[in-house]
Amino acid sequence: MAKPAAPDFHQLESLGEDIKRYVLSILGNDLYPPDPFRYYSGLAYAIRERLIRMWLATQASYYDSMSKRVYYLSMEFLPGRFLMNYITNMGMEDGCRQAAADLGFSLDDLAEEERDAGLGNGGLGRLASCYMDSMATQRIPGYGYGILYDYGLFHQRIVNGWQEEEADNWRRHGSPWVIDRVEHLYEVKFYGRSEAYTDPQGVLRYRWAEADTVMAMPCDILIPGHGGKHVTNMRLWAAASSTGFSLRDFNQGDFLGAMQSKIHSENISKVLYPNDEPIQGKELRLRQQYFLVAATLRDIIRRHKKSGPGFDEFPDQVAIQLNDTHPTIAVAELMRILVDEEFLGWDEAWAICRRTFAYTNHTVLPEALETWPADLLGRVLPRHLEIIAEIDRRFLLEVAAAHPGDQGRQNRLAIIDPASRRVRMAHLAIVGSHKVNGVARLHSDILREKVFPEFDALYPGKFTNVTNGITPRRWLLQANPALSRLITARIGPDWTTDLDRLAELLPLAEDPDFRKDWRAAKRENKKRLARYVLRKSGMGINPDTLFDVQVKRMHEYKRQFLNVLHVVTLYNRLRRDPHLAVPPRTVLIGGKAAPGYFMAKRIIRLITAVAETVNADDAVRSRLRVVFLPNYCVSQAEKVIPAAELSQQISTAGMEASGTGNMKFALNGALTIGTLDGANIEIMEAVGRENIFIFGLTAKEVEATRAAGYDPGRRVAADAELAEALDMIGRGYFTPSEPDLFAPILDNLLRHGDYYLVTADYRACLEAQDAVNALYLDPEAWTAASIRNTANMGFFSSDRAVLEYAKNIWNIEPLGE
Ligand code: 8GP
Repeated sequence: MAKPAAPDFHQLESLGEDIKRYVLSILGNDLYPPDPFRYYSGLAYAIRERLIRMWLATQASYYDSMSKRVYYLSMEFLPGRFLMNYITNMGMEDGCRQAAADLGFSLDDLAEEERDAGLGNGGLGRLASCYMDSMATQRIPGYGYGILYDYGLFHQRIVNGWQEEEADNWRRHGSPWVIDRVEHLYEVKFYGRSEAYTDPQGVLRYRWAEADTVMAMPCDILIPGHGGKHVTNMRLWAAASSTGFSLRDFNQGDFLGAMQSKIHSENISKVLYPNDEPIQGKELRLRQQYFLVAATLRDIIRRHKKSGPGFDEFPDQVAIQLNDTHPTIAVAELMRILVDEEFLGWDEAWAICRRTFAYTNHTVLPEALETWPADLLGRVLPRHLEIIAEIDRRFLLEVAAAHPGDQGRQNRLAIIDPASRRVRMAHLAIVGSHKVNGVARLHSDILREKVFPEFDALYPGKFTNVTNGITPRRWLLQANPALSRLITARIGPDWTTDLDRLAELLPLAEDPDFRKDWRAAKRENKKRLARYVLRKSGMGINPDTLFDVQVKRMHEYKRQFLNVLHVVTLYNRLRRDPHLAVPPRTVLIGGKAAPGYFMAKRIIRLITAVAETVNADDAVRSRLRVVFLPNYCVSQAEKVIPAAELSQQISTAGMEASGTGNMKFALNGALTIGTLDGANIEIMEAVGRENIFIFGLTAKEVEATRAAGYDPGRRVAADAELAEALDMIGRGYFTPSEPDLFAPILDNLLRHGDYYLVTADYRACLEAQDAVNALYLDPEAWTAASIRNTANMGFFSSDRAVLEYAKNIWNIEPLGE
């Protein structure tokens, strides 16, 4: 496929004039002095106009096809910035560069003015955004549905070494990409009670009485596929009060009281919960979940009715993917609509539900399996609790029929846990879906064998796997222009939509000239990152050192602490022997901790403390630098990942469902040091065991080690370097004025059994790092391995992943050209 030609309606000639017009008419601003934010906004509106024209032009074909559609329901989307992604996908880059230059700007500088749309916490939300890009590119008819939070994930600042959170008011200066559809408001109900009545035919029915209402307003963000031929809509709901404010209260002088109900309603879409684990028992979170579900199902059913067929054909027209359990109340809501409002019989309604829904699980952490207290759920959604109880009653009859007399099994499988009276959302999702998938092969195996074995026995074939993927457009084409240019020069541009084509690079790993060019591209990216770090933190880092990177949410199971132990050990070795034959390294670590996660915040403090000490030590500072990158987010990832040479993926085996950062790094030619966890296993199989540094316990060994009663003390006593590193951390070497600061981390490790098995994997991790050093000292061999990583990453494209979903789960054909 040749580089996508810009369709006529892109009208690149008038771009410069359009930008100026938008600065004047939409922003109401002067053109002088030329302010980059204004010109960014003007450009964004000019692109938006072209995008809307494309959307309208392609919608027709979309409607005409009458094909089945998928609805991807997610509480989180993490798109990051839009401008450059739109420009690349629409094939407008040259035109935009020219227009920006004519106005006296560089396009890259204008793009830096955009704030990230950070409407997600991490992997799950970013995955949803990669899937939007791939659905658009692969012409899979579908929509994303989520919430338009006023405040996205908090901004992280580092103050005196500690994380501080700042609200992310991302729309403060307007958001050109969001199209408010004020004309399509829906009412969403909460509270009240379920009321039985007899209809004119004498049938007993139920309705939702005395409910409060909130309005849901759709706001659309259009996602152009690569080549600009197909546009997918991401519809995000914003909450608005149904009543405005109480005039009566206002007239009596109670202004704040008058605003109360309005505030209560609008709170629903105010802020994203900043946890990367489910939030237990927070009423507002439940209201957010139902708000998304209720508005979305209304929209889906409206569209279904408009297209003609009755409800018996609903599952042939509609597939609904539940992105984790967060939108699972949709199962009860669809039943309520079908039974209470459309008057279908229970069995018929239930068959429709089960054929419509599918559920993706993203985590096996037991503490992360979402449950709601039945009384809370019953108070907020009275009719739904009744419906869930009825689903549960019928389901348990099924279980009893399959395993007569096995009350224990019934209790374990029940949707409403009889002991705690909590609603287990994963059970509701499994029972109400026709497919349940994990996100990497190991993860899907663990779901079947360890987490839900009794469901798997009950429903053979329901559990399946779709290994995650990432979009090569954002994560290589756009984020890494230097490498993309080199690749395209050698194998042509088709890899951008057919990532398997990267395999054509394999023979080039043997070509010294190509390796030289490959290194030059990496070096350019490292220089770009060094400039960024200097700008953001005032610290200089040397592009001629090994860039060793770990960026992801801070979590004990991801084991940033193990990374720190390696750094401290390397520091000790360098202090003892300044001539040690290892390459100089820059260790970069970044990630946000959930605001209430004590241990994760303390680990950030440890990283900043170690960094202060190491970077100030003249004896080692030319050989080892440590940087904590504040405020890790999508736009930062786009700068960090292309510059990385070593990618740290070192979670305790069996705990990281998949990981997607691991894929982004390898695609950009970083070598992975990692455990046999999540998708690392499949990455190893793809790139070859000799092009990756694998270490540590396997998931099965982790289980066995824990079962045998692991004793970290013995391990530490037997390993002098480990004991030394822990001792330094424990006695305040890195924080002399607060020597006990890290006692809680060490307590966890040494007194509470080291659940994440950091000490168990320490020695193996160091040995793997020795192998890293040895290979890096041979630049030709390292570069060849780097090329082989990129060349073998075809499988990890999100295009492959969404096509698997379409075929095996949604039963949807991509639209033709
Ligand atoms: C993440 C998993 O931790 C990660 O391994 C996986 O690659 C990613 O999902 C995409 O599948 N899980 C989450 O981000 C997660 O569970 N977040 C929700 C609580 C917000």
